[in-house]
Amino acid sequence: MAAEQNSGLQSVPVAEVKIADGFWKDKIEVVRDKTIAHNFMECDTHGRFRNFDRAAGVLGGAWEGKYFFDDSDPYKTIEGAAYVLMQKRDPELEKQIDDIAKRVAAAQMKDGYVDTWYQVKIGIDKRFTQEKDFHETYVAGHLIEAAVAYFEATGKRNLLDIAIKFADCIDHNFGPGKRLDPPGHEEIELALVKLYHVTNEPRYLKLAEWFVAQRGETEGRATNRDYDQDQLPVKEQREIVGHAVRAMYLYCGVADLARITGDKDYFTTMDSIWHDVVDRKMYVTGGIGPSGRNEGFTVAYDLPNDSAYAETCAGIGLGLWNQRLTLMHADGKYADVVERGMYNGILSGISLDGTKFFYVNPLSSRGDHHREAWFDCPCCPPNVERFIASIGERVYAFDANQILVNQFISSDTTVKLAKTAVKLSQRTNYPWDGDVKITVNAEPAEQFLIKVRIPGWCEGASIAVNGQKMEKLDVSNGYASVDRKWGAGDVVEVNFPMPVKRVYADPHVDADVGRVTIGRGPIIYALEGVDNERAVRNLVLPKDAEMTSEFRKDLLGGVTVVKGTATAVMDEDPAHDVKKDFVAVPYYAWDNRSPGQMIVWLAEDRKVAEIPRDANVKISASYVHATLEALDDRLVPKSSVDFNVANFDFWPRKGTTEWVQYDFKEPRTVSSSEVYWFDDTGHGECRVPVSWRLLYKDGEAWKPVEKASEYGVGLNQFNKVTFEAVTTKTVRMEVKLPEKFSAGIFEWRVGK
Ligand code: FUB
Ligand code: ZN
Repeated sequence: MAAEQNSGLQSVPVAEVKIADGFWKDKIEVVRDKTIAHNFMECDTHGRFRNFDRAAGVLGGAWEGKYFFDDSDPYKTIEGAAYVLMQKRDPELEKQIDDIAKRVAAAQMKDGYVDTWYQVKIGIDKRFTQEKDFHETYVAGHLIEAAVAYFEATGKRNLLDIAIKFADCIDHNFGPGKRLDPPGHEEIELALVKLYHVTNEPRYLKLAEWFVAQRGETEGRATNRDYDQDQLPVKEQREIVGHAVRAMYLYCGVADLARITGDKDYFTTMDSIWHDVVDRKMYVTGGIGPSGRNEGFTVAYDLPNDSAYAETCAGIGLGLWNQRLTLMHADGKYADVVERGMYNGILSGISLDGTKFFYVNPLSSRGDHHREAWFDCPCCPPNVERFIASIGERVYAFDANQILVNQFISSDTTVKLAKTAVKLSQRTNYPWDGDVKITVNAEPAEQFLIKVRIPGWCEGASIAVNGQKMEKLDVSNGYASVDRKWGAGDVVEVNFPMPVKRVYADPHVDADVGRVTIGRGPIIYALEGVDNERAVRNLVLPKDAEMTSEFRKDLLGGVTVVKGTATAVMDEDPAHDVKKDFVAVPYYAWDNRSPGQMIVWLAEDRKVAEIPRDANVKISASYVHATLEALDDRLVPKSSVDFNVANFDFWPRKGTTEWVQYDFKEPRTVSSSEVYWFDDTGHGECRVPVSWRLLYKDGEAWKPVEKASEYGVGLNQFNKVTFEAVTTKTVRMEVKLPEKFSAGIFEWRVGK
């Protein structure tokens, strides 16, 4: 192990930053009053605690739950609760956690092992044999994180002692000459570093280093996968691949190690991967991992909006990693990424009332995506809980002689520099306005640097010290430095102008070509149907449209909205376009009212606006997996496997005969039909059908159309069939699915 060469900067820990009235205090109070109780209740309902009793042998019955990492949910909920306790102790909450700790302790085996999936369900003889696919070290990692946080919040060792025993058990079983597999789901690495910091036990650091170094090494173990960042040794990795949460947790651990050891190779890896993620693979909301297929990364600039996966946990992981990179590099661009997630794609993961959650965070919706109280795989609810509850540690960083102001959050803290203790009292209405006032009390008075992050989105920031505006800001690496002798009652006033801005995507992102989004300060905006007479996907924001902002105390817990006038496309003919006033709300707050359409990337070019569906046609189907409306949304894909355009499909039905149907308000005469098939070979289970045909209703009787030309199943094109004209109110397409596959449709047209 290399000698310890900590880069010097460290965060002021959560426990030492008291959050004062403002945006984040409100959020933490919701977590404190609602989310924690909700998550514990769901853990209980789904048997998480009873599984510990079964492992302890005090309860019978089968293991309850769904996944092999279910034990991690109570641990993560406890971790979030611990951060809340750091703001204010709460005997009742502590009693609840102490009781859980007792049940976990009772379940723990003599050698420290505790994982109820193996103890109760799979068989303890199998433990540690399938680490690549099951998550014992992941579960252990979350236990350690919870235990460290609870110890730091309360001084209680109950969970910490359990965690230490489990860590020792892992240390005993993994390493040179023992089990060689690195974790299938990273997490233990960063957790062991936390345990090392709290115990000063170098074995934990060494084990974390070994786990990281083992990745990409093949000797003595099974194959390697991109999916869990095992394709290359970490020091040779240059691109982000695979499962997004796994990647982020791994790189958190790597950043922790790099800060301690100063290992240059890790710095090189981090730097290259950071650029790959942030420059090419990150949504404007700070979401990452566009694909549901691997819950992770695909290729550069593949950032579809409707189907964006952008798991809440992945956004959180990106935030946690960038928090560490901020400390490694003292560069504001990393704290910018933290901020992007904090106010957008992470915060969207939780409802305003704190009891419903998004697992995936798309950037547009037809109205069919909603938060849920819990999931079969409920990794996100306690993760967003712990992220919000620990927001305080993102505010300041410091070393011997400087303080970095990274986030703008009303709060009070004391930072101990080498020669003085500095009380900082920050007050702000951020993110709704850009005025930040920091009262500095240094005792004794001392010369040191205060560096204020100038967010990447901001132009024209200004700083005044004791009422005196600084002529020119001394900005480097994203921070404006104020170097002076600080004493009692000095006041730093910062202003970040927050005009409403048009934000554009990198032109390589196909999904956003011809589109624009709205930003104000750190907030990215979305248009929802509920504020805009239902339809927002057909709106075009003219290049010269003026936009204004207004704080609405009554709306969504108090938000600044953006208003303007757009052009609403009514049908193919631009002459029918109309003007429409719109209201945009912060993306994080969408889907807290009546369900409906939502869009972040508005059309700026009329060509990409969605032409509203023909209101006189009702669509139905024998079965719907993916969006029914896609059949008639007038969006033509680039190919039969274009994930940027919504499709309809019958998955997981296979081998059956299914149908889709158009019902017209008034009878229509039709003599042709076109269908564009969806086929996701290589990604999923939809193929072109074995056969298909058209039927129509003649009175109450179904009849096949006559003299039909070929019913085509060509890929990447419309397949047109013509037939003898019929006048009818109902047309049906009957589709015979392949024996082992399903089928899907991008677009179905019926006309003359
Ligand atoms: O596997 C544990 C967690 O469940 C992952 O981090 C999430 O992506 C979900 O798959
Ligand atoms: Zn998750």
